[in-house]
Amino acid sequence: MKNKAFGFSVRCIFLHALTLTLVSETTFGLAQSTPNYDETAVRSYSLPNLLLGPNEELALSSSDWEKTVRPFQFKLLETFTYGCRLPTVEVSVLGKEKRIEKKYGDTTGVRIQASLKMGTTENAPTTNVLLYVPKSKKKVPVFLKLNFLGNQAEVSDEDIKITENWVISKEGNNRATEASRGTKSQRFPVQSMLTRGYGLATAHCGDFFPDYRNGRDTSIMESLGRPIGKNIPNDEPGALGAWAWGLSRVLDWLLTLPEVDPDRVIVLGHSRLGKAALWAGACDQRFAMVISNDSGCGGAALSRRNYGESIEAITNRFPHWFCPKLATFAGRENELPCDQHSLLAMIAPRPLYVASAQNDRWADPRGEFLAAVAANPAYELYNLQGLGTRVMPPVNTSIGKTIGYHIRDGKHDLLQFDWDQFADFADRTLQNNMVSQTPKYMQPVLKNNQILADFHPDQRALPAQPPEDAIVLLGRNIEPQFTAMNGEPIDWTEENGVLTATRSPRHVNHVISTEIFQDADIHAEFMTSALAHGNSGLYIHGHYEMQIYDSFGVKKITQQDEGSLYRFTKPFVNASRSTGEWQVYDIRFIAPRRHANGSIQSPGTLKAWLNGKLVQDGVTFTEPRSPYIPYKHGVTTHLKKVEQTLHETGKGPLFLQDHGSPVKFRNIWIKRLN
Ligand code: GTR
Repeated sequence: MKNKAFGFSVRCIFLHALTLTLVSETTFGLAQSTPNYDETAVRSYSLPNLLLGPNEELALSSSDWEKTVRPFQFKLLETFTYGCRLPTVEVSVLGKEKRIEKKYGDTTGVRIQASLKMGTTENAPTTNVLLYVPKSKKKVPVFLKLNFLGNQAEVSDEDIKITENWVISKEGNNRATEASRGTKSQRFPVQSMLTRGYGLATAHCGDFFPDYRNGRDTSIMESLGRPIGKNIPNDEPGALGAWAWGLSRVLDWLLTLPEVDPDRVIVLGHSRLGKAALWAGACDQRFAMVISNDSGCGGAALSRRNYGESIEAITNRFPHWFCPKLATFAGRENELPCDQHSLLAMIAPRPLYVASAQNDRWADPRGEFLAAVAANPAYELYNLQGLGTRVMPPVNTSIGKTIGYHIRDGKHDLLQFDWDQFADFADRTLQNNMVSQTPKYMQPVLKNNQILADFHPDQRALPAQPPEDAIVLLGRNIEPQFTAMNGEPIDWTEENGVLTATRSPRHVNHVISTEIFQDADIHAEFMTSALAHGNSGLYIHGHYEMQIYDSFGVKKITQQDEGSLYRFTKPFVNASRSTGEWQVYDIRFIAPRRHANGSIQSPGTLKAWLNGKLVQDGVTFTEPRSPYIPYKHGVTTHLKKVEQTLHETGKGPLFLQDHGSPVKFRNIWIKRLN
């Protein structure tokens, strides 16, 4: 009896465990970590510098970018994320295009259906394209997007050919039925876009790659001579590569039509098809504008942010989307040589729009926004502003210059609100044939200090509020993010977020930030004391010192006064306040680049504001000049490690200097620029 009962309960536990495993397997493919939705649990990360080329040289102009850096960054995306770009093939129309004129509301439109053959062999794959254009004497801009369920689901027009290819929907055994007609028509607003003068084109993603694990076998891949079956090479593209390729083939055809403006075809996609639209825009620069809607992980969202869908989750559930290599970065996103900001940067200088939805936490809206912020340097090379801000807008507010962004309220979907913003953005950025008038935006060359141009911090109100994307090193209610010179806790006194320097006989009791960075904006508020000239400083990387000193009222200021980059340049003006008053520095710091042997490859530069006055702008610096740098004066074992890291990664901390004066600090934060 006993044994039997025992046997029963064991089996029960076993069955229970089995059920759990099965549940988690159907949800996620394989057991894996729970997604994080807690913003405070997002790990700190630093993004790879997308302006760096193959030999660590930095793109300083659009021509550097186009010649060496963009191809290099593109290759990283191919190798680690999407697989190599697929070759083009000849596209021809099977039979005849079917054109009919129809009224959509008050607008007369022309509906065109065409069956395209992609390749020249007898069995070359085909796709059906559905296109609407407003009846017009002029060539019109066109939005092109892939759809999930076949063209017939995108509109309620009755005579649209129902796709015969595999569809994502479970109903009808992955085959589309009559019932699917018009079921997704809110995602394809023909009437409103025609009225605004835009065309709309669509094709079914399943025509290029049916969206399931073994979809590769019946995809376009075999027709291109790509491997199918098992043991797919590491950099072999998957569904996203095939979908992006499909978008380009549809574009090939669109460009032959008299109705379509060849300089204004906009590629757009929702969700996984948003990922595909971004990759298509990266691979094919004939797309004049690119729009990602709720594209999330592997689309616009930064992979390094552990929020929502992760590389682990996505490659487990959808191993067929990316190149096989990506899965090896599950859980080690920080080691990826590229991140999704590099994908967004591939669109530069063309207009790019990223849209998120508030309840679509799985897609990490903030990560999508931050990737758009981080793509900005590529636009700056063309003298263009990307988003023009680093602050996420409130819901339902569209912002941006050459990069547009909004976060809509509501769920993961493509809605009329989204379309309206896309069309407004396209009106702003592509209207009047802007692309063809300013040929490819190729006005070359920026000055070296272009990166500094848009740095205008507001220093009017103190204490200043840290921006939401800042990393706070010192503030109210947080532990100061600094260590002592030996790596141990600091002995400076801290009260209500104010830190006071504890002096030491040899002036070596600096404190070291626990965060390291390469290029960054640095904000620090401080108060000098009458003791020992109020001497202190912000020692950036431990190499370059923005001087803190009681220089108030000094007429003939030098390279050792407040506002100077110590021993490099004096400030433009004496902006110092007297002892006992709070003062503020904002510094945009671009570190020098070094060769592997440590020698300088390109100098560093910075721009600095002190108490509302510009004190430095574009000074360049190479080797540090002060004999007192912490790696030479007051060296500890810990500092040797800090220096070694700086040497290996180009990243270093911020030191607050002890120079014999009890200077006070508060509100210190950094914002990484890469
Ligand atoms: C989800 C996937 C997302 C997103 C979405 C979609 O299941 O995890 O990355 O792309 O599908 O395409 O609807």
